[in-house]
Amino acid sequence: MEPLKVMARPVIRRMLVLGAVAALSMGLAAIAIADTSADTPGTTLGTAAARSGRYFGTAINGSKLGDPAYTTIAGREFDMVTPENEMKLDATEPRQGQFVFTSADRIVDWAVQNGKRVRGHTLVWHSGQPQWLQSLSGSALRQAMVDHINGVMAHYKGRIYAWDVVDEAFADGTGARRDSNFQRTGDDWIEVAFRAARAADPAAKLCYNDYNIENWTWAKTQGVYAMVKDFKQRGVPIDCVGFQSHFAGGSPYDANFRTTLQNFAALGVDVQITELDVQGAPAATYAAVVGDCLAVPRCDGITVWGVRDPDSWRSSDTPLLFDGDGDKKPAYTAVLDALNAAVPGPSPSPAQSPGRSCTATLSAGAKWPDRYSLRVTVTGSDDWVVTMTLPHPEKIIATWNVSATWNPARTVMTARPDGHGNTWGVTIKHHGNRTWPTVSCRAAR
Ligand code: 9MR
Repeated sequence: MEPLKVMARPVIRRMLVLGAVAALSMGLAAIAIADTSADTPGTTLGTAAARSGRYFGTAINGSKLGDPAYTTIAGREFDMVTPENEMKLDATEPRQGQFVFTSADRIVDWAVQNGKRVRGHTLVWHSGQPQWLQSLSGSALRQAMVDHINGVMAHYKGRIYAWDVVDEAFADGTGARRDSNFQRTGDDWIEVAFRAARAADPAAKLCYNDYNIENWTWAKTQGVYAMVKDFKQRGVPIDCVGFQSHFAGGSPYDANFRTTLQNFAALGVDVQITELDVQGAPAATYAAVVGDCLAVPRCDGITVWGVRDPDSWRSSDTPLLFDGDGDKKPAYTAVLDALNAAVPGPSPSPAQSPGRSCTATLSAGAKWPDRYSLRVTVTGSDDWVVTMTLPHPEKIIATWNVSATWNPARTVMTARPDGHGNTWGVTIKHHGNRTWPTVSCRAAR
């Protein structure tokens, strides 16, 4: 399936006509009634996070998509999906140059059909390597790495919100790089991977992802911080840092996580909590982690590493938000309440680096019984790509002053300038849910 496809011309024309009518109504409306949806507490993790423009995601394991109890919870609660294993090197390129996307496609299709965005995990990793890759070294391995990035990113171009370009490249306990076959090709392998990734899909955010980098005092945290700082100073394309946040006895949560998030964000990257699970799932710890993200404007989303405890890679730790019966645990309520306590507002500010930053801001337009319009204003760039994701069961029915494509479900739209400037609009059929969509903006090359 190819979700973000340009629509047939007559359909687009009809949409434009509808959009023009909507725009006219907007212009004639004397007073735009403020939308109050952001003041309504969310009843799911995704809608609660969306109140402050954030996402709430989960790892999805493709082997469980046939389990209705699993898909019911995942479909209802989360608006971002990370394939747990299906995009890893061994899954996507089991033989050199022969890409296999069957399992990952199943998850991406499920996500898009259910109005969810996708984090890609992961392009380059010391672990989960197919045999053929493990036997390579030097320039052959470098080339294989770049070819892999190109092959996978081309397949998913335009459909991935953020890619974990490089995962877990630093050693535990020190600020040094982890030894790996990639590392042995030379220190610059990480920036080579990021540059290749930027060229392969300029609309995807590019993240470095790691564990044990949540505690600001840890040497590993400082090592990764120094690398990101150096990348930003030298213009290596990096947009985000993922903090896995697998908290347990040996790597406990510490309140200085907030300092870590703040300090990384101050370098000019978004920060995301990418694989959250906490041994025993204490409600207070979960609430504290959510609070840390909410306190940092550039912390734009949280992903938990699985749906129910038995789905977890460390199920005996019962580290997740739902128990084996699919019931909400106290940690779930703590997370929901913490998300709902956030100050409603637009999306957290995106990349501020010169030349590559933009912000998309939503404001209320006209309202009808069955639909409403939003005005979108883009600042910071005249050449942008805005991704808009609608909460279930809302659908995009029209746009104006913008060149837009969307998935067949009409829940995820990619918009680019059409020569009418940086203010444009969208009309949404709300089907009973008036929660505003989330938007993200990327400056195009
Ligand atoms: O949860 C994943 C588990 O099912 C796999 O067997 C394992 C090895 O590929 O990876 C687990 O996910 C890891 C993630 O990809 C990277 N960060 C650590 C996660 C937990 O081990």
